[in-house]
Order: sequence, then C-alpha cells, then structure tokens
Amino acid sequence: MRKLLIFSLIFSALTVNAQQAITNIQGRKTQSLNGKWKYIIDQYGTGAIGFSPLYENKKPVDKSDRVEYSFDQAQSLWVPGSWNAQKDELYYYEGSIWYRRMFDFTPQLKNSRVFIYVGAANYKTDYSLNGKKLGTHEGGFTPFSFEITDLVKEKDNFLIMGVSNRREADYIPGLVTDWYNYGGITRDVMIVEVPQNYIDDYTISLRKETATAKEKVIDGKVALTGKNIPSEATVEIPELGLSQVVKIDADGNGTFSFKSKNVSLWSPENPKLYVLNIKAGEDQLTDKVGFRSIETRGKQIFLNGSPIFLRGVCIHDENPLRADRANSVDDAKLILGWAKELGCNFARLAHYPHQENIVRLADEMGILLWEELPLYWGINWKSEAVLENAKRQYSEMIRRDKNRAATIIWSIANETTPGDARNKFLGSVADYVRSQDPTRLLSAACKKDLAVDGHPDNDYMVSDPIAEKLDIVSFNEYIGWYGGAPSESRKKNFIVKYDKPVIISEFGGGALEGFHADSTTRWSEEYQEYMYRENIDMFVRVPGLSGMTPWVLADFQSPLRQLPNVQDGWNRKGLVSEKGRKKKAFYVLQNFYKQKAAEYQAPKK
Ligand code: GCB
Repeated sequence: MRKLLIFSLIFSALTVNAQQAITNIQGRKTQSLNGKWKYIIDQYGTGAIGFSPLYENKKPVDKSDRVEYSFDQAQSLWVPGSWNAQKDELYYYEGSIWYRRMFDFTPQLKNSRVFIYVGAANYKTDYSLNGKKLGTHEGGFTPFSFEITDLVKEKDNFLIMGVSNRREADYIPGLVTDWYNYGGITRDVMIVEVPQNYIDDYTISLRKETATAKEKVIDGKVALTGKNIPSEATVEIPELGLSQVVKIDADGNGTFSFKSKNVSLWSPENPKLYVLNIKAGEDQLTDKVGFRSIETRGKQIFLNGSPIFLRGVCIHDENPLRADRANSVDDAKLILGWAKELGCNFARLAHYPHQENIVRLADEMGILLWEELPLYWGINWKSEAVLENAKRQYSEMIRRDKNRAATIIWSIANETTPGDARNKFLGSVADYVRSQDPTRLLSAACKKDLAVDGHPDNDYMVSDPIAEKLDIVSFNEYIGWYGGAPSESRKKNFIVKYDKPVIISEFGGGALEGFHADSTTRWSEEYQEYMYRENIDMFVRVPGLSGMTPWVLADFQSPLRQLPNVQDGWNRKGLVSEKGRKKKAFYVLQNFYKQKAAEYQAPKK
C-alpha cells in the first residue's frame, strides 16, 4: 500500500501541465462532450493516488473483488455548469469531484490527430483517458487541450477529469475573493480533430500607423505544427480580395502583410468583421476578424485615430437569473444586452477571463473590452511558481482572444498594494504581456492614497509605481459607500501622477432592488441613485478621465455578503438585480452616457 502511494506520488509529479488549447475552437471540427457526466465526490482529494485511483474507472472483476467506488451507479452533473448550482448538497462544496464521460468515437478526418478541448474547469484539473493519466491543468478560467490520438478507441472510451476548487494561498486567485467560487467543469468540453500537420496559431491586426491613411496595412503571423510541416500557407480575406502565399520556415512560422484601400475599420458604431481563411497543407481554418487601432497620446485614448470616451461597466461572468457561471451565447446576449441598453461602448470583464462566447459577441456587437486575470487581493508575490502560473494563464487568455478587435486592454491586477515584491512581480507580468501582445494597451485597477506634501486634506493621489509600466492609469474608488457620505464626493479632488489617460475602474454601492426610501437610507435604490450622481460629478473632474466602468452591471453571488434580507449571499452593487430588474441608478448612468456619446463624435471609418 505504501509502495503504491509513493509510486503514485512520483507518477503524479511527472505529469506535465496541459498544453495550450487548440486555437479558434469555433472554427474547428468538433464533437461535443457536453451533457451528463457521472461524478464521485472526493472530499479528501485522494482520487489520483492511494487506494482509490478514480481515474482508473475500476469495476470488480469477480464477486470477491474489492472496488470501493462506482461511476456506473453514480449520479450525474451537467457539463458545462458548476456543481454548486446543480445540487443543493453541493452548494457550499469546495474540494474535488471526479467526472466521467463515456463516449464512442468515429473519426471525421482521415489520419487525424485527436484532442480534448476544455473551455474551463475551476480550479485544478487532473485528466486521463481510458485509465491513463495525461496531465494537470491549473487555472479556473482559461481553456486547455490534451492529445488523445494514441489512446482513443471506437467504442467505450472513458474520459475522467478530477476537478478541485479548493482555495490555496499560492493559487491565482488566492484565498479570498468577492465572488462565488463555482467549482467543476464550467465551460464546454469537446473532441477536436486536426490533420497531422495543423495550424497551431495565428495573429492578425491592423498596423496602427495606417489607421488614418487611405491605404491600410494588415500584419499577421501563422504558426504550423507537426512532423512534416508544409512550406507554405495561404491567407485570404475574400471580401477585400486579398490573398497571399506565406512562406513557412523550418520551425513552422511565417509572416504576412496585406495592403488595402478598402478596409472598413471596426468600431462600436461599425463592428465590421471580415471572413479570414487560412490554409496550410490539409488544414484549413476560418475566423471573422475586425481591424482597428488603439493607442494613447498624452491623457487621451484614440480608437482608429480619434479620441474616444469609454462608456463602460464592470461585469462578472455569471448569469444572475440562473445563479451560475455564464456558459452560453444566450448568457452572453443577456449580459451584453443590458450593457448596450445602458449605453455602453465598453465593458470590463472582471476579474478573470470570461467565457469566449462573450468576447466573440462583443466583437459582433461593437463593445470594447478590458480583460484581466485574477491577480486580485492576496497574491503570494514572493513565489516564482505563482509568477510562472500568472504568465501561463495570461498566455492562455491572450492566445484565445488576441484576434478579437473588441479586446483593447489587458489588465494585470486588481486592488493590490504596492511594495517591492508586488511591484517586481507585476512589473514582470507587464513586460511579459507586452512581449506577447504589443498591439494592445496595458492597465491595472489600482488604489489611491491620501495626497500629502502640501496638498489640501481633500486631495487624493494616484501614484502607484506600477503605472510607470502601464498605458492607462486606472483606479477603484468607493467614496459614498466604504468611506463617508455620498456628498463627500463634492470636496474630493484627484491628482494623478502620470501623464496618461485615466479610467475609473470601479465605483458604486449596494441597493436592494425594490427597496425604496430616502437618499440617506443605506441599501435603498435612492441611496445608490444619489451616490451615482455625486460620484459622477466628482469623477468628471479627474484630469485625463477617458472612461469609467462602475461596479457592477448585475448583482452577483458572493459568500462575503451575508446581511440577512438584504444581501443573502449577493453583492448588491448591481445596476440590475438578480431577477433582471433595473434599479434607479441604472438610469443615472444611462443619462450620463447619453451625454458622453453626444460629446464624442463617432470615430472616423
Ligand atoms: C472591489 C473589488 C470587487 C468587489 C467590490 C465590492 O474593490 O475589486 O471585486 O466586489 O470592491 O463590492 O466591494
């Protein structure tokens, strides 16, 4: 027994982290594995080792055989979906659950390579096929893949995934967050087939210097992988009449550039997407991409060469009506529909990578996006392993979303306190993200300080040293909710140390939808409404104000929020309730955004 345990421990230490997800999953031939999966609770987290290695899917060979579990007789959970939302007894569960999915497989392509694609599983996943352990993935919000070509059979395959949503100090996020720790396989799972040599990755974007020129330049890269990589790939944008044969080097990489006088630039007013085809050997992929530029000059943000004000709102990746993680196009439509009604041209996808459906829908609807990783509150800044984990999760998010015109900002952190270890860690993340994607802007939701050195008492200073490395200075500010009355806002001024544009990345306060009182009564819609008015009046005085994303679009579940009859497990700072009803403050923001939209002309095409 001890020997077995030691062997298992060595074995599990040898398993590698999952590989990067197959790119553009929506453009691939896939077979869905969504649906009912059998599950076994593994509260002590021993399913990969010890006397019940659940990934083996054992069954007694005869009547005297001892096997102390059975997937066959177990209950089912629906994938995608958190376990918390599906079973009352799992609502508060934090630990491991082992999922099993049986499937038959008929290849659709000749001589293909076969992968499993997982949209996301929170937080750590051990995966195996037909009893063979294949690896582990860490990170609850980014996709991953693993190859099963040599293991998959025509009949009776068993895919087993042990998912743990245990919280640990060395994870990203750390131990405490103000959102619900939904566990399980929260996004789609699919089988993907690709040819032996296939398109592993590609990047395409408008060269920003040409945004205002008659003739635009579109630059791109293609990366192929396999044992016999073709020496050429073809890239086409049929609607623009563009086609190019790209030379591929021995490592599988090639670059291309197109010139065109006919490009209609992507913007919130004109979310124009073009079909993109890439072919290489037996592989071919189709995507829909938009072309736009984004840059800053002094204290302003420019989209396609014109100044823009980002009329935004913060969003959690949750459908409040179902009280679960969002995981479908319908969920994305509900959420972005509210944002559009509010008058938004921008949304902050807080505080972790959201489902890909919402990013793609934003591309179609013309909503600009800020995306971020859960480098939030208590992160272990001193650990090299945590830094590596952050970079890996970042690379997974960038790989998935880098061809979306909607995404304009990568944010590297939320409300973290400056200090040597933190500054070094985030500095390294900022350099890394920029090296992976030099075309987008960097920001972080920082905190303000009281201004000292001769400034009046009512002045605040935004001087977080990490902002040196960022393009946009953003900060969260809750005057009127966490400090002072809403009317305090009138006295406050902000001094921003940097000559950069500013986004107010959060402000807001709670209201119980349907509770009406005067504007000094906490939790009333009137309090929240008044606070929005006062806060907006204060923030328009911030030098360089280029956008805002109030906290938050809709009420969301959080274990930190337990005030009976008011919160009942929900953070009530939503402008829309968990029933989908709008609160009074919704209309204050909507009016402000109407004014802002009128002030700023539509960016030039
Ligand atoms: C914050 C956090 C956000 C919280 C919010 C609140 O500063 O960034 O995650 O939910 O405040 O409601 O207090």
